[in-house]
This record gives sequence, structure tokens and C-alpha cells, in this order.
Amino acid sequence: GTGNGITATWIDRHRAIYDRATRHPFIRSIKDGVVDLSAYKLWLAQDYIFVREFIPFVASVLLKACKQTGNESDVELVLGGISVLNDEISWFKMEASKWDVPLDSPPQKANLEYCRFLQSLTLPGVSYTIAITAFWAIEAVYQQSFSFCLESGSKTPNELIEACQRWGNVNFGQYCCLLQSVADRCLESAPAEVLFEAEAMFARVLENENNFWNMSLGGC
Ligand code: HMH
Repeated sequence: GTGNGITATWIDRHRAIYDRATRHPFIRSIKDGVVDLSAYKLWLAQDYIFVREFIPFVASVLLKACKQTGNESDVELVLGGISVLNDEISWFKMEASKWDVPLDSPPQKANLEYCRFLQSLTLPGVSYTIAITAFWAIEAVYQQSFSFCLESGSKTPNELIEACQRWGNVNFGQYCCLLQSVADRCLESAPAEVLFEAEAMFARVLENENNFWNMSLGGC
């Protein structure tokens, strides 16, 4: 975790599940160069389904930034995230054809549960503070996970370097830091019950991310 805002205190308080989400055995297997390629292919097909569901979620965050903050720099930050997703969808299609992975497989249980959770966060009754904080948490887990596979001394297979760079590159790291500082700013002025709700949501993101990695390893 970074910074010394509210989200950094959550990372400390939820350290065990945070580490299970960002240092998962699947991610470690990539970093150690021993990844089972069938697990990678399963992850790829399932993550495509997740990202399709992530689009309306991020669109809902954009709408809330426009309507609830009127803060132009917040709007532009989320808009930038949407333009990255446009690119990401193309990348998934190219990567899937490279590995001969069909992109029309059904979502598995852990993915269905995560997508349902995303849908609940997309509802108009969910505040901008909760939504932008969820957006940060979801992106940060991937950024932390894949940048770990690019640290010096990693044995990440050459054919997976590009995938790791999608979320592990320095720019995306900076993007996640900006999201985190926006989330912290919103949380600082939030009432206690929103803070409580936001921390519970954060823990659920981490649980869902951990279950998603387990699924990729064939866990469910
Ligand atoms: C499961 N979490 C999952 N998939 C993703 N693509 C991201 C986070 C980040 O975009």
C-alpha cells in the first residue's frame, strides 16, 4: 500500500487478505516461471468476462463523478480509465486468438459472484465515494499483482511479459496512486457510516480477487 491516508490504514488492517489478493500463488507461479499455461488460459477467458462487466461499472463511476462532484479532474481521471478499457478489450481479443482461447465460455462461480458484486456497486444509490474507492481497490490489486511479476529477479515467461505489463507498467502504477488519492480525499470528508461501509466493501473486493485467482488455479 502507498500513502498515509485512510486506504493505507485499511491495507494494514486487512493485511492477510490483501496479501492473498496481491501475492497469490497463481501470481507467484508466473513470477517464478512455473505457471501452468492452462491456468493462464482459464484466467484469460474468465477475465475477459469480468472486464465486460467492469465497463458498465466504470461508466457508473464516471456518471457519479460528473453528477456528484462536478470536479473536472476527477471526471478526466475516470474518463482516462474508460479509454484504457477500450484498449484492454482489443488486447483480450488478440491475446485470446494468440493462445487459441475461446472468449464465449460461461463465467465460473467465483467470477459470477464478483460480477454480481460489481453490479451491486453500479446501482445509482451507491455513492461516488464508495464507487471511486471500489474502482481504486479493484485496479490496485491487479497493478500490485502484475508489477510483482516484473520486479527484478522475476522469472516471468517471455510470452506473459506483455500481459504483466498491461497492469504492471509504471504509468498504470501512477494512475492507481491518483485513484487512491482521490478515494482518500473523498473518504476524509465522509460520515462515519460511509467509512464503515467503504471499508467493508474494500474487504469484499479483496475476497473476490482472491477467489478469482483461486478459480484460475482450478480451485472452483
Ligand atoms: C478480476 N480484477 C479482475 N480483473 C481485472 N481486469 C481487474 C481487476 C483490473 O482491471
